Amino acid sequence: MDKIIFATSNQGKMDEIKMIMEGFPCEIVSMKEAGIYAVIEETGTTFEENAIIKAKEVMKLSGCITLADDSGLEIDYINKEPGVYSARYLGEDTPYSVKNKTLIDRLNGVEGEDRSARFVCVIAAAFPDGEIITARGTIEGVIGYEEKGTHGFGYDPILYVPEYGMTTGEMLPEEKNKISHRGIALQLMREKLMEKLNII
Ligand code: ITT
Repeated sequence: MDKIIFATSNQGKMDEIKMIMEGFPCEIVSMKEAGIYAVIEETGTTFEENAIIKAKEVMKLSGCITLADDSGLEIDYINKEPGVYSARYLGEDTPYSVKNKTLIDRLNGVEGEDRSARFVCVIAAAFPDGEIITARGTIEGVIGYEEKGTHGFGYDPILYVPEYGMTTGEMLPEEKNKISHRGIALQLMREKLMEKLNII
């Protein structure tokens, strides 16, 4: 079978995806590796809508089965911000050190469980026959009081996961992938793909 394209231009995501999908009996390639350079406007207001928009658009351009991830950080105290706007929060090119510090400052005086937050990931698969499949994963935590950890990307240094006593930025990649929003969504998607493609 043809390769499967993962429609993302975020290298941090792509590294995690390749690691999680290792051993899948079909090659998973990035848009760049497939020679597709598309800038897709994320006009949806939910993770599901945006993941489907990205997967469908690249499937139409490539003719191949295409997966896409829409993900982000939801902080309950500030009405689930930055949510679907996580990548665009304070501007796409603003360093994450600034974004993370701003979010910590916005929770000034907020304590304990009121700092609850989670990463959400929805993966969509768009098939040339028109079928769409989605899978969702989350990882729950609280916003830390300072950035911690140098692994991962984006908001990883500020999502503290009490169960593991560390932020996702302090987790080794293989540890994060086992329990993360993306790891869970992708494992689910992997099973759904095996079923759809009749892979035993
Ligand atoms: P693509 O649309 O090209 O995939 P993107 O970075 O724009 O790349 P999203 O629109 O899905 O992707 O935004 C996801 C943002 O959410 C991402 O840029 C981070 O800021 C944040 N995020 C998602 N997963 C994360 C993770 O595992 N660790 C840290 N931050 C994460």
